[in-house]
Amino acid sequence: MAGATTPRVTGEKIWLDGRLVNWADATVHVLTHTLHYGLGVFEGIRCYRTEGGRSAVFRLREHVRRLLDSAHINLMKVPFGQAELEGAILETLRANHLSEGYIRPLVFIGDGVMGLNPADNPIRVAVVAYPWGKYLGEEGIEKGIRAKVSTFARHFVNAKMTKGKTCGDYVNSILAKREALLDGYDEAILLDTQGLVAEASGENLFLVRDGAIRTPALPTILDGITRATVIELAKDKGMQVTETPLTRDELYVADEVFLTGTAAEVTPIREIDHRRIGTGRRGPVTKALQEAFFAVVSGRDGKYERWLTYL
Ligand code: PPE
Repeated sequence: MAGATTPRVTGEKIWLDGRLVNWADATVHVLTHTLHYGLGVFEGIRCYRTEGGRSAVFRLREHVRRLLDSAHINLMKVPFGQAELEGAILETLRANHLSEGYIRPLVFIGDGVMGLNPADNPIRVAVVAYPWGKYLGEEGIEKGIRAKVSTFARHFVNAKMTKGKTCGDYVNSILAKREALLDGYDEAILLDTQGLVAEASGENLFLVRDGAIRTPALPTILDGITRATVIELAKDKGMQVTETPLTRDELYVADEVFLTGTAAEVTPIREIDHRRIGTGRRGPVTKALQEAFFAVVSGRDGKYERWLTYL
């Protein structure tokens, strides 16, 4: 499973700066500022085919809000508002005839001046939608994946703005992910600069011990929308969830550890740093939360209809 390649991304139309263009025409100049310095922001959103046959975007409002927050944190003035961006996402899905897929909105700084003050360069927006299967493999979802604690730390909170989903910050994630894959693991878990567990390269992390669920608090991590979803679903089931500092060895002795993210959904971890986690299989709490999550995104749980925007 480690290092599994994903298919080349392709489709029909891309929404660029306010209109749909042909996939092949969605190109940029090499002087695009974001390409040089990494200041851009993005989102990852999923659209699911629901029980009734229609398709729905999961927590569209929250993702677009976080995109605009990320831009605000980074002093980028986005020329489109919440409603326009939500509309652009739905339009892109329809134009590509996708009933299920992953949506990648990207706000980036266009070409013009170079240097660290991109003052008047245009702020550009792209929305791409494409099929994306299980991020950590079908097998990963059922059997769990193998992870390693990375040699790379998550950025200090005043170096990287952790509430922004900023392009350049992902260099840190890429270093950690590739190290993990090269070392034969599926995913990397990053500690913060104090040595406490933060999150995985592109997912939030939870552990379960004696029935209680624990997850790191927000300061050093991305405020994951799947994380918030799972916390709410767990509490609704009467499970106890606490946000608390976690050490590396608390992961080793957990009964269950799992990851959450838009791409990764809810994925169990069966081994960390050569220590088996619990029974080495997907645990009962993880399974229950996976089932609850998939029921919600596929419209089988009426209680959470408010999280679905139908196409
Ligand atoms: N932490 C990080 C660092 C992160 O990138 C993500 C999402 C999360 C937590 C979970 O957030 P949320 O999706 O709101 O539950 N990572 C995105 C990028 C994946 C990629 O490889 O690209 C995602 O899951 O879409």
